[in-house]
Amino acid sequence: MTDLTTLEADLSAQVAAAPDVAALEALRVAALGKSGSISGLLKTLGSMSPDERREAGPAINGLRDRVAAALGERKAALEAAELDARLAAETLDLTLPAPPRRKGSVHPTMQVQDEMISIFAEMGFAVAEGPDIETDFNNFTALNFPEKHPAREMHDTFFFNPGPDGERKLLRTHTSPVQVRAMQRTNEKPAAPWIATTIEPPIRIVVPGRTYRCDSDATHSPMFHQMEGLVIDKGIHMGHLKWTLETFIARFFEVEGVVSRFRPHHFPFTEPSAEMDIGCDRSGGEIRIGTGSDWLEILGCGMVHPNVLRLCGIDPDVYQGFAFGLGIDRLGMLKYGMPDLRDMFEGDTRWLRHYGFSAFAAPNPATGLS
Ligand code: 2NL
Repeated sequence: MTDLTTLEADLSAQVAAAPDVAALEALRVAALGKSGSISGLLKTLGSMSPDERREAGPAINGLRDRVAAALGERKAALEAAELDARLAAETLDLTLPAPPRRKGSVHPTMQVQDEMISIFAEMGFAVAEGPDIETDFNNFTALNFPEKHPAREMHDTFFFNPGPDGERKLLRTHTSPVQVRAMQRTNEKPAAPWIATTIEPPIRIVVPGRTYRCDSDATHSPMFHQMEGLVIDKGIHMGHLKWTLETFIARFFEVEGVVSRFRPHHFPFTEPSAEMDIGCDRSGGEIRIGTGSDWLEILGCGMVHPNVLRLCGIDPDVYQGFAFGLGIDRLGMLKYGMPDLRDMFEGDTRWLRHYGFSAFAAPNPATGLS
């Protein structure tokens, strides 16, 4: 019994003197662990006579419980002291500014698209949209493409496999099919005689959207963004087209007196057709718009071909129209100085942080475009 008393006195002194939680844990293992001193005593109970065990059992178990309780109390006290010491030593500066949150940004293409829309909206154009997957008729046939035109070849256009009816759908190569749909709608019969058709000409629409061609280098991406415009009314002529595009260009590039010229060109869907160049200066290694004596091609345009009007159900002897098409990404690269078209669709967040726009900088003709 004196053994037990000495052991308990020893352990109590060591527990009281344990300087930290780690030392206390070492003590617990030494006393109550698998091969600890008290565990060793408990093991001796098995080889005792019943009389010896009746006396030693409660004594050893009591010792174990008291030591365990002492360890627990000391642990709580040490932990409380450690917390007090940390609270006294550490300070929390609540006046420190919070780390900045990463904000998303508006992709330059979408910013430029909104800039363009805001300019054309002010001129009275509505925005029309349509599907990316189109029929061969809407993308080519209705636009007066000859049956053997190279743009119809596999290497220019992404075709889907033919459907059960043999029809071969495609990814639109321009947004023109949306204008085709708009013109076709002017022929819709009203659902009942007392319902007015509201889609009679004049048509004044711009059509922004994704377009697709099998093409990939520094200035071509298999997916790019286009905006086309279409005006159909009685007596529409090249003068309307020229004023519209000159006004657009001056507002888009935000420079006074930007000069432009129409160069004769060929598109199957317009006659006459032209490409529009604007005056620029290439001398400094970069392109500056509005000064200099160089020319930069920026868009294609023309008077809607009579065949196209007819194929879309509009009588060319009554209505005329002009149309134009431009690359949104390309014009954005020019305006904001982005060198490689492919970077625009990489999804690199560093590029997006650099070239992106604040969501609060929505283009607006009254407060400025960018
Ligand atoms: C270009 C040329 C152009 C059109 C697109 C058009 C649409 C219809 C009828 C007639 Cl439905 N024309 N669109 C006209 C001329 C040029 O785009 O170089 N785009 C990047």
